[in-house]
Amino acid sequence: MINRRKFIRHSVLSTGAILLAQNLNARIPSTNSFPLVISTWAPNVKANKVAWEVLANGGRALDAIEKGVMVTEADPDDTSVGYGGLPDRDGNVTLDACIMDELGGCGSVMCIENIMHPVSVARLVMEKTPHVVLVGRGAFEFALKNGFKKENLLTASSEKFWKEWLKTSMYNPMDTMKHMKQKRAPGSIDNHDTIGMLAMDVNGNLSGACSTSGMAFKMKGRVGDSPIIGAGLFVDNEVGAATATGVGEEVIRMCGSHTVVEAMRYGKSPKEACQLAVERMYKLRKNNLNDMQIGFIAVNKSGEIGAFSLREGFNYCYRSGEGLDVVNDAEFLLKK
Ligand code: SD4
Repeated sequence: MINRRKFIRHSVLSTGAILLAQNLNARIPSTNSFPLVISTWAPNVKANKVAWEVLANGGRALDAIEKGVMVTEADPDDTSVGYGGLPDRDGNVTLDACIMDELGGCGSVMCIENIMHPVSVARLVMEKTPHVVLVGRGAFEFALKNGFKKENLLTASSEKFWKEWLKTSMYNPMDTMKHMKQKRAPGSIDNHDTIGMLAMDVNGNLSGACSTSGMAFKMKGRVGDSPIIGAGLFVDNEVGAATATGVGEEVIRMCGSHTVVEAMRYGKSPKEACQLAVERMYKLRKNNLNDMQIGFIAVNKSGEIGAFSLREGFNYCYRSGEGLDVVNDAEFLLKK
């Protein structure tokens, strides 16, 4: 049942003061605290804000997450998503995105080039085609036919990183990511990353989306978990939704986001479900991990949220019916 009175009270509160709280585990919203939006990584507070405007006006979760993810896709300073994303080893910016709504609808584009908003193309694949996935050239041509502009997505700064990388051409996905982050914001490890966003609207309906430029300097044609339904994202409107970040190969291997949603179906809380998925991956792969990271966020049908990662350093942000922007560090498995 919709708790509309509670929603209105919280909306009024939220117009009074928007606070940014860091690491306030106590603020994790209680049952029925919706609408809400939750995203991977702290800098996506800016994306949540735009999604929240849709939700606070009674809009559909699907519209909220599309608008929210577009903010990060258009940000040239986020080198993991959309415009400004770091290229593959040949200098091509190739993007992956998917979207899923409350009706079991889903759409995805993989390895699309020169299109600023792959999340919106994924939505059109869902709404206008009999298919779920379009890749590469086909996805690009479909976007052009639907009014998207061809754009150069390689910024001068990302091109510079790529040229620097070419000097050694050493490929270790996690090292590359950490190196780039240190260069961009010394001392900070959270200035950018793939966006996975989940939202619940005033009607209690769930949607989600995920968008990324994938691993920097990947092989041409490489696709990670982010555009794969069930791996990078899964939504079941009767149960909950989940999305992933980190080394996509590991998330694909164990159908990560679907695993999280299934665990919630059988009674786990969102945090417990994320933890179960991380533990399952660790059990399977503990001899092949190197220093890689994966993390999940999840929301259940009651509006409870949770997150969990393999290692320290994963954070997420949300805005709920309480009208606050909150950034939290996820709990993690491998304590030092
Ligand atoms: C991928 N999962 O392409 C994405 C990358 C990512 O944090 O999430 N980075 O594998």
